[in-house]
Amino acid sequence: MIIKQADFVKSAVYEKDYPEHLQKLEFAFVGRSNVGKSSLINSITTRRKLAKTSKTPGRTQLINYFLINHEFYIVDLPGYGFAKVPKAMKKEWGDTMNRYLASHRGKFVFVLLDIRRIPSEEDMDMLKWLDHYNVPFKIIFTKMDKVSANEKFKCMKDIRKKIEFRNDDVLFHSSLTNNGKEDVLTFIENMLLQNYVEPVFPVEEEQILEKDEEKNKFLEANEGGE
Ligand SMILES: Nc1nc2c(ncn2[C@@H]2O[C@H](COP(=O)(O)OP(=O)(O)OP(=O)(O)O)[C@@H](O)[C@H]2O)c(=O)[nH]1
Ligand SMILES: [Mg+2]
Repeated sequence: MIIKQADFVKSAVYEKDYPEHLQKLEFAFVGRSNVGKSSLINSITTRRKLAKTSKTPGRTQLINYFLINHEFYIVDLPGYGFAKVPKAMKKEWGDTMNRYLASHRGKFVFVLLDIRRIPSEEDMDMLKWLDHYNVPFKIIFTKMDKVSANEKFKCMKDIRKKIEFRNDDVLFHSSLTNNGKEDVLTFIENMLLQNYVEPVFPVEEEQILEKDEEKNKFLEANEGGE
């Protein structure tokens, strides 16, 4: 896929502030703060300064929307897992994410994991959360330039102690060399060709209550652990 146009649309916290839905799948990037979400968005769009990158983790608590080829959105979600942030901020992050994942926007999520790190409890929670909300996702291992072929093999072995995956089911990327960029773009292109839109089913009131209970349990569990 060739990216001819990529522009920042807006930042949002609440669903009412998300931009107009385009009836196209939107592609959101989640992951630990500093894992390389914004860098990856810049790499695949070939716009060095589209998404703000930073050495200081946890700067942005907003959902940032970018319009690509006047056709679909890419969404930069706030990162998690930064140490020493006030509990209130963690709760805010949880609420923002929760609202986004629960929204009916036909979304596909890329979960970014640093190839050199064993997935954290927060990464594991994120995977569970996606599962809970039935949001389709794919793992992208980032910062591949930091490991040799041998190290990559060893890192994957360690990561497999926590997450099961087949090599064909994951993507690898480096924002420094742009290796893997085409794989990400081809994947996005294929998803768009399938014209996948998240189905909206009527939900019984009881189910909503059940979902809310589960959600609260999840949020409570994630408030602790500091
Ligand atoms: N060597 C290398 N460094 C990278 C790569 N991707 C990101 N970085 C660096 O990692 C740091 C964090 O990158 P960001 O893209 O800002 O990370 P983020 O996930 O958007 O972080 P938050 O916005 O805080 O959630 C920056 O200093 C980047 O230059 C990569 O593929 N290779
Ligand atoms: Mg970022």
